[in-house]
Amino acid sequence: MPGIVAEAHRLVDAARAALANEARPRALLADCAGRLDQPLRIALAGSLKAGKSTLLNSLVGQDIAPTDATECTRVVTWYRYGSTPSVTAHAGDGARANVVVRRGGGTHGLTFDLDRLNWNAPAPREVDHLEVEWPAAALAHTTIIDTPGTSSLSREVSRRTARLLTPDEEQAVAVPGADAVVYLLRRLDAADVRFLERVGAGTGAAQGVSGPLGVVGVVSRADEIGAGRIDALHSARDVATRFAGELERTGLCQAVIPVAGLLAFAAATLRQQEYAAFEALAGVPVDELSAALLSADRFARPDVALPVAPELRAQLAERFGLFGIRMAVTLVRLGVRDSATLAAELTARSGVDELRSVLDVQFGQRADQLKAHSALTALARVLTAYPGSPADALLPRVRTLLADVHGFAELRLLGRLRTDELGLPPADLAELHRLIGGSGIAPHLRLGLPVDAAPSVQRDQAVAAVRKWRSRARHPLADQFTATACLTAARSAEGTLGLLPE
Ligand SMILES: Nc1nc2c(ncn2[C@@H]2O[C@H](COP(=O)(O)OP(=O)(O)OP(=O)(O)O)[C@@H](O)[C@H]2O)c(=O)[nH]1
Ligand SMILES: [Mg+2]
Repeated sequence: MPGIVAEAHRLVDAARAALANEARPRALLADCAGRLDQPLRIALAGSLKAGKSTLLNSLVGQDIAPTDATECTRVVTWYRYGSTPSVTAHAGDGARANVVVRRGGGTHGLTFDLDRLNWNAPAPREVDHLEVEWPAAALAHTTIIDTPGTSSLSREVSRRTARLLTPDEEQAVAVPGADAVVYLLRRLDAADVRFLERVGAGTGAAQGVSGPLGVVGVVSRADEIGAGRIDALHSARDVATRFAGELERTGLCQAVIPVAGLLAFAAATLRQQEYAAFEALAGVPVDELSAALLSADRFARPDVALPVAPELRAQLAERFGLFGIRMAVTLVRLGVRDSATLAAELTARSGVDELRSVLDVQFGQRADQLKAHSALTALARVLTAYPGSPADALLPRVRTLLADVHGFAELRLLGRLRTDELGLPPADLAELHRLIGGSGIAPHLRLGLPVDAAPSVQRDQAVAAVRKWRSRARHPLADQFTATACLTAARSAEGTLGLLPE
């Protein structure tokens, strides 16, 4: 077991032993210990209808998360790996009920029937959250939590999401349910900023021990920006860049990426029949097709003459969106000749590949640190809330780890780099970002070298980086924040050096 996870485990176990006679802390700490052994938990959050469930389906590659207006989209739902599919409703008091899963008609995915639940308890309960176990490879190392929209019309629904990510408001002691957050926005509004500020309250310099350490932003339903023009992903990228600028000033996200989740999912599940339809549509004169694609209703109308049956057209519109159809037809016109190539091209243009790689760099490669940070944060809360036992003696060590673990420092700095003015030229800023793991934590990535660079070259580069960043940190004109950032970079370089063979 890696160092920081093992140390967090030891501390949690010691606290459990010391607080074994108190029910509430015992339960919280047992949960804490369990989480260290389980996959990383990533929550998808964002405003109502931002496309969270659709994005979850495209990340998993199967339509397991219900979309649109069914009751089950108003409940926090956990998606975990399981060898056989099952859906369970959990009540706040631990009671459970099996949930019947229905497959929707046509292109619709699953629906969870919450009307008839058989509780393993004498009386019906209110559902606190759902747990879906599903045999999907994407869930093997990551548990994904789908949340109801935060600025939803119902305050109660918003609260369910807030409780998961920023529990302090409602409960004296609680543990944030997620280790990292993907926040979806279609535009930036005050409610998003408020929510992100609350999530991020614990990640800043104050280490106010609150939310998870990793937050990545997604400009969602990116194809709808620019009114479905063929260059929508470019205009979406411009919007995302603007968002990124605004978000960076607030310091709320580590990265912002535009993603067309609907297109990503349709591409991942592209059917031969759909490919054939795009081929047929590519033969239609450009003006005629553009006129038919003015709206989804118009495109599916039987009296609009097109070489594809109206039902199939309706399916294309629902699965790909108008932008996706235009994009697919354009790609066929440009020479794509088979469905596998089309699927790959559409996937690349949806932005989901880029999101996957950012999630891997920011969350996947740092899963141990993120999990250990959640556990230590929770442990600090429990120890503070239940003083007066021998476990008190553990608190200083927990606080020291939260403040000093170098991986935590890197993550905090990654989150703040763009927010705060560092007194460094752009090239140095880029190098610092790379050194602290902004492009990935493998030594060659940190050092900016090719993957096959000789160990001696890597060592020389690492030694030079240690020298350079130590001396930057000591520069008499460096302000406090810049000096600390340079020292963090020097430590990252030292850590990298330690990983390289002699
Ligand atoms: N054009 C387009 N539509 C999308 C995209 N993602 C989602 N949608 C549509 O937006 C609607 C809402 O999508 P959901 O995935 O249910 O959104 P959500 O954020 O989970 O919604 P709630 O859970 O109800 O807050 C559905 O009709 C989707 O088909 C996208 O990338 N492009
Ligand atoms: Mg949803």
